[in-house]
Amino acid sequence: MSSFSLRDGMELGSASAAAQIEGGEVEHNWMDWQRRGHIKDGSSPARANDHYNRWQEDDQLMADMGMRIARIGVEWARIEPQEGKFDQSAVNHYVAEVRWLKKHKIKPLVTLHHFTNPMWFEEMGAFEKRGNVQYFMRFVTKMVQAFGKDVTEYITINEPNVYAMLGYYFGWWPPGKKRFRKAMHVMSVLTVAHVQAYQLIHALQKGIGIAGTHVSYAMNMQVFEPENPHKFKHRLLAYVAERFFQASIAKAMTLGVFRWPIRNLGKIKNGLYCDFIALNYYSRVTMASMQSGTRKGVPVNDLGWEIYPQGIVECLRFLMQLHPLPIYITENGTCDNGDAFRCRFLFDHLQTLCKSGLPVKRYYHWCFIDNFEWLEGESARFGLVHVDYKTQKRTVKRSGEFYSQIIKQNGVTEEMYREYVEPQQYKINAK
Ligand code: IFM
Repeated sequence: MSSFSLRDGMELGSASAAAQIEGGEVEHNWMDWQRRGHIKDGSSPARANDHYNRWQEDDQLMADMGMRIARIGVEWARIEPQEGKFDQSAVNHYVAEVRWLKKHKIKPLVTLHHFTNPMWFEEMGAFEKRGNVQYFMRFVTKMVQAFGKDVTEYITINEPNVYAMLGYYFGWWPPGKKRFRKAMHVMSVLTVAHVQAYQLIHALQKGIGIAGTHVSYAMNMQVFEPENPHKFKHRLLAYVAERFFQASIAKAMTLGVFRWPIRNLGKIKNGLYCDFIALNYYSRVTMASMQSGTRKGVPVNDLGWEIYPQGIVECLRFLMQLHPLPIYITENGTCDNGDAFRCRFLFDHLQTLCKSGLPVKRYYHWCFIDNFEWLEGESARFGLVHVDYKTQKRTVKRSGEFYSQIIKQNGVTEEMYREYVEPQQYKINAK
């Protein structure tokens, strides 16, 4: 089928994270990681998109493209540059941005933690220490009180599993530690942070008479498969990786149900600690060792990640069987430096979602504009909008035009399919 309609009431927008777009010499762990020479292309989050100064231009473009929802991040290191000392001008900056968005009929979903820590927090051990959760709560209190009625949707923590595994098991991300037990401990502490933040946000909002606030954490999920399903070792590795990377932490953060290797460090009771499912989905991987791989002959993006649209539904079914809730796809997108297959990617993922029968309410494409992609720096482009980093000129890509059309037409027509999707093909993994 080459056309489809969006589900009734389903809304499309885009997602971003403060440190990936804002620019500026901000004292956080990723600025430090860059200064230590870890970014592959030598670029720095200090440049990025200069969104901190150009936010109005970007948000106007979003509005022009027809977006009515936006997932945005706030940068803790700007807001609390020194322990206990808040920078009111940074707080006001974000308040102004959400008010602007609302005035232009774009509903903000605010992420409170998206991989970056202020250096003072990083230096005191960040989420390695259970006792440090109180600092995150103080920051959450500050922002939720500042936003008040202007924000009624929050993500507490973005991809806690990615943060813990890449920073504390693989050691590729700050702080570069390589201990499995440490990674699992960090996931357990992050579970406490999420549950406490969930309860705190609701209590604060209730305290000022705001009903209907919705809170969740954004879970990064992959489909894990054995490289060779006939090999017991591969099947075992796929099971173990799935459990360590996502299944156990999702259960703990959603329901307060703990199973190895996640531990209950906060006397958390069984309950429900999210108001919607928030899934970040990108790919499927295969397991033959402790490091994941990609099958030969499958479609891949420019980072070699498999493009596997059906996986988005497989991951959602896992989360829905934990607890059925309205679904927000809080991230989905692809690294396509030449914008050569993003329209096809969008079509395949959105069609799969719309045909699944699942209650998908929101789809936030990652990302609005090309930005600082962590270890890959500026070399990996995920945006619907192209940025020339030297001049900071923004240009809507063909995929951006297509996305805007999907929003305005409430789906993809045969004509749109012929124009945007048909001419595009995925690259095939030859390795
Ligand atoms: O850029 C990241 C984002 O910060 C978290 N989710 C995955 C994206 C693409 O790698």
